[in-house]
Amino acid sequence: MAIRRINTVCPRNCYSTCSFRVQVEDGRITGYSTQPANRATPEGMCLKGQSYIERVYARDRILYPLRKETSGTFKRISWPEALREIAGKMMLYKKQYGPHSIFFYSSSGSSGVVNDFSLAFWRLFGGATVSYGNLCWPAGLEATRMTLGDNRHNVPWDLENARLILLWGKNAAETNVHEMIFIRKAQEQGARLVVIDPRRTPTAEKADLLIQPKPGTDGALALGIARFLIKKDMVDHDFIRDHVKGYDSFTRSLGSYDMDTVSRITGVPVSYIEKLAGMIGGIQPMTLIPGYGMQRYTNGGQTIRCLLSLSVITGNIGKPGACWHYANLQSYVFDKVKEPLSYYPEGNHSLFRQTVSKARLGIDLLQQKDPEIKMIWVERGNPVTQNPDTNSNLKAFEKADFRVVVEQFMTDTAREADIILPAKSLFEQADLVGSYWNPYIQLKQKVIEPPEEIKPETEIYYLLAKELGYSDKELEGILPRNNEALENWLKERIKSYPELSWDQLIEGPVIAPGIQEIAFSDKHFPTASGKIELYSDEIARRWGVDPLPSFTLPKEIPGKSRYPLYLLTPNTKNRIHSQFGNLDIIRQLDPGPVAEINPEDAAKRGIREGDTIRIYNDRGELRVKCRYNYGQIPGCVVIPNGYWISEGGGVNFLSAPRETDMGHGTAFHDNLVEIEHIS
Ligand SMILES: Nc1nc2c(c(=O)[nH]1)N[C@H]1C(S)=C(S)[C@@H](COP(=O)(O)OP(=O)(O)OC[C@H]3O[C@@H](n4cnc5c(=O)[nH]c(N)nc54)[C@H](O)[C@@H]3O)O[C@H]1N2
Ligand SMILES: Nc1nc2c(c(=O)[nH]1)N[C@H]1C(S)=C(S)[C@@H](COP(=O)(O)OP(=O)(O)OC[C@H]3O[C@@H](n4cnc5c(=O)[nH]c(N)nc54)[C@H](O)[C@@H]3O)O[C@H]1N2
Ligand SMILES: [Mo]
Repeated sequence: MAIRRINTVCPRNCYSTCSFRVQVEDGRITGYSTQPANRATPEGMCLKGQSYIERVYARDRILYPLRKETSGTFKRISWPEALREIAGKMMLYKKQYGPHSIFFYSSSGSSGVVNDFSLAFWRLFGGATVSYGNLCWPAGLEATRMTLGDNRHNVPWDLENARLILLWGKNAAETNVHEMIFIRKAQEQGARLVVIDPRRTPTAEKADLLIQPKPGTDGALALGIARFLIKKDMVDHDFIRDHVKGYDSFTRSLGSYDMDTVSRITGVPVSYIEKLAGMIGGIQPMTLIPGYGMQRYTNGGQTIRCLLSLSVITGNIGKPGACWHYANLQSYVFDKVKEPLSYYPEGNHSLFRQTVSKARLGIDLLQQKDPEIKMIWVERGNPVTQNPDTNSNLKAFEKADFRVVVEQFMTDTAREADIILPAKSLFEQADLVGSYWNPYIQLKQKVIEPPEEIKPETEIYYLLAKELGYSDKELEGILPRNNEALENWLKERIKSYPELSWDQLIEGPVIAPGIQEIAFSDKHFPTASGKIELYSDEIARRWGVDPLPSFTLPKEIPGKSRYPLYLLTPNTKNRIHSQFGNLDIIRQLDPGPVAEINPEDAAKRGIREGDTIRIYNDRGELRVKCRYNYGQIPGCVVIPNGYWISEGGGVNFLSAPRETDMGHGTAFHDNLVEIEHIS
């Protein structure tokens, strides 16, 4: 039997965006191997990647359209039935209430440029209500863009050139495992590693120094360090003179950030802050790697600006080993992710009504008028579980008349559907995938045929458009009718980049055209002033925040709220958000949600390790077993996000529907709770 080995890439929303090879025998995937041509991920995939065989051939994969019966159970229906019913409802709602009575929601379940066809369909249909903002990273993206002009960083392997690496609110040992390999190599060559996180994470185990601030106070920590560096004259005057706008006013703004004040705000002892400041001022070059968890607060964007000021005043930008390592969007040559509202080219005009914030999904949907939302279409997302305020999300789904969810598995959102359409897996359709960490453009090749009744979204939309009465002529150039048309469209897109060819992409990852291996090495900063903007008029105008990096407390703080404990809901190693948890291989290592608490907080409440506890606030509650964690600071409850409600999870019952200070991000961690013993 012939064995084929096909190059492809993991399209999950994850830094690493690993390249790998798939072994196919007789139309079936039987194994994987590594793809060493990707210098960022030559070791191959993580355990989640290794679980893809189980995922693709899973017993519980949704393999055909399903319709919810009045009893609440789902029954198999045929494609013609499903399409007829959906098209019928769509035409009815459009006629009676207009296309904006239909809400189209997509999220980050699978990345690639082919996703753009969804919008092409809704544009053809005459528009829809759509969501804006993002659950993930936009506060930091916007903070960086307003300061440096663009989101780029040095190639991952440049980390080996750094002498000091700060992982500030990033848990790379779980969320970006390949990064840890470069960090280890740098450490072997004498680099120092500092981790800044309220938790003692697996990443922290590798560090020379762990600093544990109170959640949401990192901005103050950074400003205190900036003040210290300026006072001790440990800054790069030449770099500041040539490339920085607003240094003097920034310096003047730091007056109140003396060590004692900063220590009081952050809970970090003065000696630790001084030690960290001394390292930042004294060890060059420095790469500062901020995570995304830390910007999920109402002050998240400004926190990122405060941290970035440290790279700026020490001149640690644009050189080997010196870098602000937030997000590297240089390989997103086909995608429009750079500005918070750029995804819908039409803006907020008649086609797409952009009134539903991802951060306030449920309440925004419930409040929609003229027209009210009658139908919800979800694809590539699990909003019931992953967006804040699950109770409102569920109410909004209940309030609509009709719901369609395109899914691979019976997620909490799929359970809310009237019709579930089965979704493709990563191996069943080709796509082009960029990365927000490595510099490659990659071809996700079609590796196998989908199971008989599974259709990729492009085909679903094509068939639905036909059902709605559009002719092939009208759909020409708008929706590909089959795989051949889709691949031709991808080949056309590549043509606009002479540096890229299909044949080359079939062989493996290709460095994106125009990439700067050392970001900003030309010292060209595409801001309004052409300089790095510590002082930014634009940020003040756009978001109503201080034009300088400044610190404000998060919205919810112990002492000023009825609830005393921060609920941190980070990401976890063996899942990507709400994906993978249904697989045996993953469940062996990570069987379900557990709340981690510091024994000091437990003792005060008579809670013992292993007890089931109730975690609650005004928004909702969750009951899970608890585990002691001596490594996290007191005052925090930690449960990773992503566990389905149906497996006892659902951390977003507790989170507030709130945007971040900039970028329309989501302030998931700005969220206090209380806990009590149950059994
Ligand atoms: N295995 C795995 N990898 C992933 C993902 C996944 O789900 N699983 N998700 C991918 C995606 S979409 C994303 S966005 C990234 C996220 O990647 P990361 O940013 O690394 O992940 P998080 O777990 O959100 O946050 C990182 C750390 O921030 C800490 N933190 C929380 N609040 C604060 C604070 O106020 N200050 C400081 N200093 N630290 C704080 C948390 O304790 C946590 O350890 O990971 C990507 N990679
Ligand atoms: N409390 C709390 N909540 C969080 C976070 C947090 O830190 N704390 N992190 C947030 C972050 S950073 C992110 S990025 C979001 C992620 O939240 P979402 O973007 O909703 O992503 P996933 O949970 O990965 O769920 C995506 C769904 O897409 C499906 N899927 C995968 N591939 C395809 C496909 O090709 N087609 C279709 N139709 N479906 C597909 C999967 O089966 C899965 O159910 O969660 C956010 N939620
Ligand atoms: Mo994310």
